[in-house]
This record gives sequence, structure tokens and C-alpha cells, in this order.
Amino acid sequence: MENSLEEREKELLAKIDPERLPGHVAIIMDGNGRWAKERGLPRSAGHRQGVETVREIVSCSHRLGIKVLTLFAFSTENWKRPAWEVNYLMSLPQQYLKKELPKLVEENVKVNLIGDPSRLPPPVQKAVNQGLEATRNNTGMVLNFALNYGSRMEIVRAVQGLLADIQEGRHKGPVTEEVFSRYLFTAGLPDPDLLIRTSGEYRLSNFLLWQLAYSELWFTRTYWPDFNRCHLLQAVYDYQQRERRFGKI
Ligand code: V07
Repeated sequence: MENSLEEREKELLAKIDPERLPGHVAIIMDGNGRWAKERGLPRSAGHRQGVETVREIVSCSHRLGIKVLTLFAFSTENWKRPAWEVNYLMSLPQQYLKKELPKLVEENVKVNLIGDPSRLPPPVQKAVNQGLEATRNNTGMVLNFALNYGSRMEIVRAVQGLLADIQEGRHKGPVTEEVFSRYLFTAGLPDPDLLIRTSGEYRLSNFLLWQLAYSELWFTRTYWPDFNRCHLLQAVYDYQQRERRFGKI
């Protein structure tokens, strides 16, 4: 007989070493459209179910003790999708925060954003800023949404920022990896230890190219709306079975 989700969760939790958790988990949440298509539903239904998965994964990550969870919510490429779909996607940050913000505040979760918020519709900017503001002093898990994010854009902007600081005399001395990192959207956050991508695509798709240099990569054919806490726990368990050497022997 097939195990229930609860039993499977218990088994996985018993196998996971709480001392060796990935501090930072990043996720490319892919497959919402295909999930919907296979059910004869509109793509928006896939995105709506995807938000439910976000709730479950945030809650599981928090309970597990993960310190930073980064979710790729909207890429700089996603503007090329049909207007109705972009509009629907742009309703999700508000929808999510309206329902979840009290719980995030309560659970000491700190909301953070990476990407360029200036091109987002003003109501989205407002909702997201409220989320940042309401959780500003929280010290628990960092819930980091990549919104209008693209890694090459991030790197080019870092170069521009650094160049300006050098020209204006604000930065003196050598340009090291550590100095450069301070100009990325992820300044102050550790690099991801584990990247998860759902729905059977095996690409980075312009996500955290600099930051993923040494990360363990974990792929599943499961579509994001079907992804659940047991998949996350399995990814963490598999991560713990791998040996990370950072180029050393
Ligand atoms: C989005 C749901 C998850 C599947 C992938 C695409 C659709 C949560 C947010 C969000 C973003 C910022 C924020 C709070 C919540 C979100 C977009 C799409 C654009 F402060 N899910 N989700 N934003 N999807």
C-alpha cells in the first residue's frame, strides 16, 4: 500500500540531519502552465495552485529550520507572455501577502525581494513594500522573492554600481569577488546551497548565475503545483547524501 504524505514526511524527517541543513534553498517554480493544460484548465488555474504550493513550501522550510528560501516568482523574460497572463501573475503577490502576511509576521519570517521593482505595477510595488515593511525587524527565515529578476541584468547593474562608486571615490582598493558580491541584489545573503527546479527542465534560465557557482542542483519532473513538502524533504535528504568539495580534492 502506498504511504500517506504524513507517513512519508515522518520517514524523511527521521533521516534528515538537522545539523547539516542547506542554509539557503533556491527554487525555480516551473510547470504551472503544463499542469493546467493536462487538466484542461486555463494557465491561471496552474498559477493559482502554484501559490498553494508556495504556502506549503514556505511553511515546511520554516519548520525545518532553513535560513533563506529564494523563490523565482517572475523573470525579466516573463513580460513577453500574453497580457492577460502577466496581469494575472501580477495579482499574485498581493493575493499571497493579503492572506499570508499576518502569519509571516507571527512566525518571524522576513520578506525580501531581489529584482527590479521599478517596472512592476504601482499596486504591486505598494503591496510588496508593505510586506517588506511589516517584516523588516523579523529575525527568522528570510523569504526571498525574485520578482522581475534576471541574473545578467543583476550582474550588469552590479558592474555599473561598482564603476560609479569607483569613479566617485566611494570605492577604493581592489575589486575582489567579495567586493563585487556586495553590488548584487543578494548582497548580505549567503549563496544558495541547494537549487531545486521542477517540471523536468534542466536549465538555470538566467537565475542567480553568480550565486549558484558551487550549489548542489536538484531536478524533478514533478510540476510545481504537484510539488509538496515531501519533495522538499527528499531534495534536502539527497543534498545531505552528496559530498561538497568546492573544487578541493
Ligand atoms: C507567483 C505562484 C508560484 C508559482 C510560480 C509563478 C506564479 C508568490 C508570489 C509573491 C511574490 C512577491 C511577494 C509575495 C508573493 C508570486 C508572482 C507569481 C509574480 F512579495 N507566488 N507568486 N508572484 N506564482
